[in-house]
Amino acid sequence: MDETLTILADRIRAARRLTILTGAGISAASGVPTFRGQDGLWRQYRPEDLAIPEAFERNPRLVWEWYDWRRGKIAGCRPNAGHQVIAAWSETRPECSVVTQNVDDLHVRAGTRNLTRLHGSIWELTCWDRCAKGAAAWRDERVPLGELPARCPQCGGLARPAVVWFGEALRGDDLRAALESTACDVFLTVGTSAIVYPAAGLVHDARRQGAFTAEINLEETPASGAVDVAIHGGAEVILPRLDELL
Ligand code: BJW
Ligand code: ZN
Repeated sequence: MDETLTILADRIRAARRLTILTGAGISAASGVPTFRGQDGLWRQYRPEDLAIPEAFERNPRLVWEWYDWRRGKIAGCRPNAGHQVIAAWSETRPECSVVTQNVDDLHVRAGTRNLTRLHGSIWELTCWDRCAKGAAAWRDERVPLGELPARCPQCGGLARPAVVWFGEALRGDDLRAALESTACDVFLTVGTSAIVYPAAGLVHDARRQGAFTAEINLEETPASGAVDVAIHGGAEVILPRLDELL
């Protein structure tokens, strides 16, 4: 493990463009439940059962109850050492891009620069009917949210979390920024199960373009066999160790 860490640290030190993709695992040590870990199951529903427009159409209250539960958990969480190392790199390295799938805002709270949030923010809402004034997302940090399902203050119809569900397109600007960031020297994927696309494809795009690729995760993922180095361990432990070696 020490040898792989040194190899990766050498590559990061020499890199001009560094891109880091994060998933739920980076926030696990902060206390945010991951999606596919044991603590991520809410009333036995899988994310694929709730994070889809059809679930919201069928039962908006149930989906809102899941989000209200998650907002309550996240509200009590703080960025951990992993978020802090990434924020410091984004501050000190001019060509560092951070792409996250997380909606918890912990990278923002750690002060991360040049951040693309592929799946939105759990603290923002939009109008489900996309009424003229409710189409732009608004921020609502109340915990709990109050009466569920939440309502659009403009038209009184249903509001939804301003996040990307399965089958929905990512925002064009976000996807473009993420794809552009794959033209890098080192691409580091951290704490993601690497099964949800298009995010899961980014590391492969980076490798095809000649980047040195690395993964930090507690477990093997579908990306582990494809990257140049796969490091097994907690992001909150490995990232600070990597930072010390730079
Ligand atoms: C640690 C740790 C520690 C724990 N340290 N590690 C190509 C192929 C196949 C399918 C598709 C494809 N392209 C598109 C699809 C369909 C679909 C998809 O990918 N399906 C797959 C499941 C097969 N994708 C989509 O639908 C996407 N949309 C799209 O492509 O649109 C196309 C389109 C174009 C034009 C018009 C219309 C459509 C959208 C995907 C949206 C995903 N949304 C969610 C919910 C977001 C909102 C919310 O949070 O509620 O995003 S689902 C959920 O999964 C969430 C996450 O961001 C995402 C990824 O999860 P993540 O982060 O990897 O978490 P976990 O829990 O899975 O893994 C945690 C990992 O951490 C584990 O590996 C642990 O080991 C590790 N770990 N502790 C280090 N301390
Ligand atoms: Zn509305």
